[in-house]
Amino acid sequence: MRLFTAIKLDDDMREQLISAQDKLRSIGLRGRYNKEDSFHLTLAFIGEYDDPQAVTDALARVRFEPFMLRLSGEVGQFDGFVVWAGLEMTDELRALGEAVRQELSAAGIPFDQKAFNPHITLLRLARGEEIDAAPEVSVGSAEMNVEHFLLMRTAKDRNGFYYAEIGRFGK
Ligand code: 2AM
Repeated sequence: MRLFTAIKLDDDMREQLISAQDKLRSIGLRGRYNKEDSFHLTLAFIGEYDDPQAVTDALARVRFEPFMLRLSGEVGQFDGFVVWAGLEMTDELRALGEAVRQELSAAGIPFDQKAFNPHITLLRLARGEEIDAAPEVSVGSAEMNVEHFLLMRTAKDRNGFYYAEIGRFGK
């Protein structure tokens, strides 16, 4: 099964992200816009892995303290087609990203080794669409208290892909 670890966002933060998506739509950008109930911040992407219990055991060893998460206001893009909203990289967020990755490594669980670059995907651009390197669109401010992080599974039903929570760590 396809696994990743993530932080789910609260309503305030989701609202800011929805209005950023509305602005991107209003400047005419076409693409696959993420649904509001699937907004999340990925901490580590594991991908196909068939032993969720081993992952749960590893994540349970992460020492977690609640912390504040803030949108940075920045909108950027990866690879020319993923358009994202940034988060402020605080010591606490960096430490959580590192702790998750360290426990996965210690348990021999493979994950995407790309550097942790905290972002929330807003949309994936349609083919042929382009956005300026520094788009005029920004995201309003919002902050939330993070009380846990999640192990998620990407699943599919007749309506397409969705994300299912399979483990919760923290408070
Ligand atoms: P994203 O965080 O940039 O949106 C489930 O696929 C989640 O894991 C998505 O949020 C996805 O991208 C993230 N992810 C990180 N690295 C990935 C990779 N190498 N392949 C697929 N998804 C990845």
